[in-house]
Order: sequence, then structure tokens, then C-alpha cells
Amino acid sequence: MDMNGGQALIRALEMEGTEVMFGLPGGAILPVYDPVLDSTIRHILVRHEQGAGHMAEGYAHATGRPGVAMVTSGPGATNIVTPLADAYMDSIPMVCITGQVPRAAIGTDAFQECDITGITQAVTKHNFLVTSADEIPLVIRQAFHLATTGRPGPVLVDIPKDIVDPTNPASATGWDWPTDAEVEASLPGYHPATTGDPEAIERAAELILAAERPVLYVGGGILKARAAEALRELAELTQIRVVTTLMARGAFPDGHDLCLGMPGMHGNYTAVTSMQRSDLLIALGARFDDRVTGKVAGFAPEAKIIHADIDAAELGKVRRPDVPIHGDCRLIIEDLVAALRRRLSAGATTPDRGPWNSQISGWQERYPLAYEPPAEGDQLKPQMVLEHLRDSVPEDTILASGVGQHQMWASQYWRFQHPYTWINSGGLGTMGFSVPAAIGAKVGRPDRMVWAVDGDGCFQMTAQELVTASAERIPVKVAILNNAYLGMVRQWQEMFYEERYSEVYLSPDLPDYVKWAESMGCVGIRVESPEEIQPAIDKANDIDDRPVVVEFRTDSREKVFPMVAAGTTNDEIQVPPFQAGHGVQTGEGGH
Ligand SMILES: Cc1ncc(C[n+]2csc(CCOP(=O)(O)OP(=O)(O)O)c2C)c(N)n1
Repeated sequence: MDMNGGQALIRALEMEGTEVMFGLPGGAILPVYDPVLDSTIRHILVRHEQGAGHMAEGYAHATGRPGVAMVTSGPGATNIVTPLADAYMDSIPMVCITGQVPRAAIGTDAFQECDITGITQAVTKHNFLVTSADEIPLVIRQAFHLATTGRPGPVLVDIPKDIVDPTNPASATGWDWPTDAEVEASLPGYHPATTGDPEAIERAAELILAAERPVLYVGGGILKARAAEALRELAELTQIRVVTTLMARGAFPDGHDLCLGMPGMHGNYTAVTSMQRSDLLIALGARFDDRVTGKVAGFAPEAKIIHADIDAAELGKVRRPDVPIHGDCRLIIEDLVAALRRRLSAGATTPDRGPWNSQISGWQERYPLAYEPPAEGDQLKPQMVLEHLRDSVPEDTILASGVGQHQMWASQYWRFQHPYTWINSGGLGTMGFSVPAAIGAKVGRPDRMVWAVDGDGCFQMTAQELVTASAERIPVKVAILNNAYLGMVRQWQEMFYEERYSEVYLSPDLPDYVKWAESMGCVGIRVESPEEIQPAIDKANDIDDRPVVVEFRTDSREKVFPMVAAGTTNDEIQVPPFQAGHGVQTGEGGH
């Protein structure tokens, strides 16, 4: 069948199962936009290319399928660099198509030319500059294969205009759809790992049975590996407590007796301290991020480490594992469960973990996540808003968040019971992530309620995508925790810069969020007093034909606790002042 490169590109995306793509056209990608009109693929026209990238990420987070974005050359391409970096850090499968100037113009500083493969080399799993129309189907197949297998990540495909432009003879091509075997053979150096080394798995089983104070340290890789069920089996079989990192919230149900919640800089006391005092950390799809370890030299000093990861580069990158296991986490866990069962039925026993379990319960009792209730006349407590929201939505609601204090409170105070219900920017920490990510998630999961929790600073970065949501009838809901500040930065200035507040004040009224929401086709609601919280949430939950924005006026003085200050060890975790004041010994570090 004869076609042009642009048609081949769209056909290839269809063949890869693309149901939706997010993008914005321009000169270099124009010829590809023409066959979009005849395609089964739904195209969502964004208002800024950053929005397209984050929508693709939100879609991928919520569905497990790769998100697809398409933008033009030059500024279109550079506008999507942040989402690519974000997807790279958080291992999100994504395929991004960029237009490029015609081949003959490359390197001439042509209008809207930029070297996007050069620019994105460090933030993509792989990228391609396609040099002939005939290559398009194979490159698209390679791109999807690379994005979705092994450690997932973003792949960029840069397409010069002349090979997709039907007016140019260079765009003429046949249609040759490569087989799976041909795709694999075309990537001879790429061998994503599958099962783990059986000997390593046996050594891991031995360590697990011998440990007195084991903790399952679960990272986002568990979700990428679709391993939540396998993890549950492992935890229940061994009765080992589980911490879920910021990227793994929902991988193990918060309501489960064995769940300790989130560790890290703003993790809860018990999750942080149990890791710190553990004698065996079983790290599954986790990468010993500095926000989890604190000062690495002082991290979990007595713990042996089992580290399973799909990416061999993670093993020993931060902390040398006693047992490294390279492979797919789901398969590794399944093999580990089988090895443990064999040993248990052959009579293996575990040491008495009673003292450890009571130590954990003691910490949970003494240091629950807590905040001081508002005094009469105070502004809303952000944690209280989140508790109301959490208790008013279906359990499988998808929650997206921005970056800052509101993100930490959302992760702390929500109750994640299902995988793929928490979407946030963990590695890159990208302000402006939540609104477009929530839109992408809702497109992928229209059956689910989708809320974005955002800060007033973050909201101002990408709010215009609510115009996209209104135009496309994507009824997401946004809760802005408006504390009139770049709150997280304000918190650091208060705690570490002697309350010298530099360039963090935003104003509560500028912009007027309700009017802004309304002007974008959304319902806008403002909440200023505690009595208004519940009715506003109920109203927002009832609206299903357009986006809703609820602005909550929150107390700017509120800080996120617990906190492990940057550069300190997890022993130095700071609980909120009203808990610290009780004179209780706070772990062996004590303070
Ligand atoms: C794009 C980007 N710029 C700057 C930062 C640094 N930063 C981290 S949190 C934060 C404040 C966020 O403010 P807001 O959205 O109002 O949320 P809050 O912390 O008040 O909840 C800033 C500026 C960032 N993470 N991302």
C-alpha cells in the first residue's frame, strides 16, 4: 500500500494501540496533523506543550499504557522537555513525536529548528531522528517497545518535515509493519531483564527468614511491574511490614495491618524509624532516593540489604546491597514467595519478631500523623481539607498532585487502597504537574473520579489546561490549597533561613481563582470557613459535565511534619512541636 510518511506515522500509532494523543500543531509537524483527521485516534488539543507531556504521563500512570504526545519543532519541542525529564525520573512510559525542519535544513539554524535529540539525550530512555519515510513504522515500533519494556521511560521520535509532507516526493513510502521478532532483532544491544538469578533469590529467602527486624521497602517499580498482588502475597506470607515510597503509594493498601505508610523526608515517624532501625531492608523497585535515605552515611546502619530492580544501574548506585537481584520485580517476588514456601514447609522457622512488632506499635501510638486543630478564627488547616476530601470520594478515586506542601499532605493524609490511584511528580518535583496529569488520567480512566490537589503556585503554572478540559468535556476536579505562598519554600525559609522570607509571597486574591475557573469553563467555588468545606466538596462531586475548581483558603503558617531536614540522618527526624514537647524518647537518635 502506498502512502506518505505522515499517514504511515499515524497508522503506526494506531497499530500500536494508541487510543488518544495529546498535542499541538505547528509548521514542521503540520503534514502529520492532516491524517489525524482521518484517524481513530482521539487527539486532545492542549494549550501548552508542557500540558501535552504531563497529560501523557497522567494517562500512562493511570492506565499502564504508554502516553503519546505530538508537538512541533523548536519551541514546541523545547516546551515538552520538562515532562520528558519528569517521565524519565519517574520511569513513565511515553512516546513523544516532535516535528523537525526538513532534512536539508538541519544544521542551518532554520526557522524553528532545534536539536531536540541532542537536548533530550539525557532525559529520554532513547531518542531517534528519523531519516527516511520508510523507517517510520519500525522506529515507532521500537519506540513503543523501548518505552514499555524493561525500566519504562520516555522515548522521543523526531521527524523531519520533508519525509512526512505529501507535496515532497521524499515522503512517499510503502507500508511494512515489522514483526515482534524484527523489532527485537533491530535492537541487538537491548535485552530487558526478566527473571532474577535463582541463587540470589535463595540467598534473599534465607536472609528474610533469619531477620529479626525486616522491612519491605517498596518503590514505584512495583507499580511499573504490575506487582502489587505479588507484593501482598509476600508481605502476608512473611508478616513483614511494608513502607510505600512517594512513588509507590497505593502499591500496598494503607488500610492493611502490615502497612506503615510513607518513609522519607516527610514520611511518618514509624515508617522512617522502622527503616532506620531495621536489620534487613528488602528493597523492591526502589532506588534509595536521597529524599528517602536522608544522609546516606547514616541510613539504616544495621540493615542488610536485598535490592531487586529491573535496572542493573540501580543496584549499588547509592547503597551496596548484600543481595542484588536484577530482574522484573513481579517475577522476582513470585520466585521469592515460592522459595520461602519451600523453606517453610521444610521446617524453616523465623526468629521471634514480637519485640520488633511491639516497638513498631509503640511508635505508631506515640507518633501518629497529626496536626493541631485550628483555633477560633484561624484559616483552614490544609490537612483537615484533605481529610474531608478523602472521606467524601469513592475509594478508587484517582488523586493527582502538584509539588510542594500540599503534595506531602496529600500523600500523608490520603488513604490509598488501590494501585494506580496516586499520580505525582516524585523524582523531578515538577510544579504544574497536577492539572494536566489529572486530565490525562481522566481521559484514560473516564470511569473513575479524578481529583487534583494543587498549590496556588503550581496551579498558576499550568491552569490553562482547564480550558482544554472544558473544551474536551473532561470533568476533572481541582482542589487548590491556597495558602498565598510558595509554601514549601516558605517552610524552608522559616526553618533554615531564620524566617527571612524571600520571594515566596503570592497573595490570596491575585488572581481570583473562582473567576479564573469560571472563565475557563469550569465551576468555581471558594471555601473560607470550616463549615463550607463539606458542602463544597459534595457540590464538586456531583458535577460531572465540566471541570470544577474549589479554592480552599488555607493557613500559610502550617508546616509539613514530620521532617528530616536535608543533610541530616533519619535519626534526626523532627516531629511536630506539639508531639516533641511530650518529652518522649524519639528513637535511638533521641532529641
Ligand atoms: C517548576 C518548579 N519550579 C520551582 C520549584 C521549587 N518549588 C518546590 S515546592 C515550591 C512551592 C510550591 O508552591 P505551591 O504550589 O503554592 O504549593 P505549597 O507548597 O504552598 O503547597 C517551589 C517553588 C519546583 N519544584 N518546580
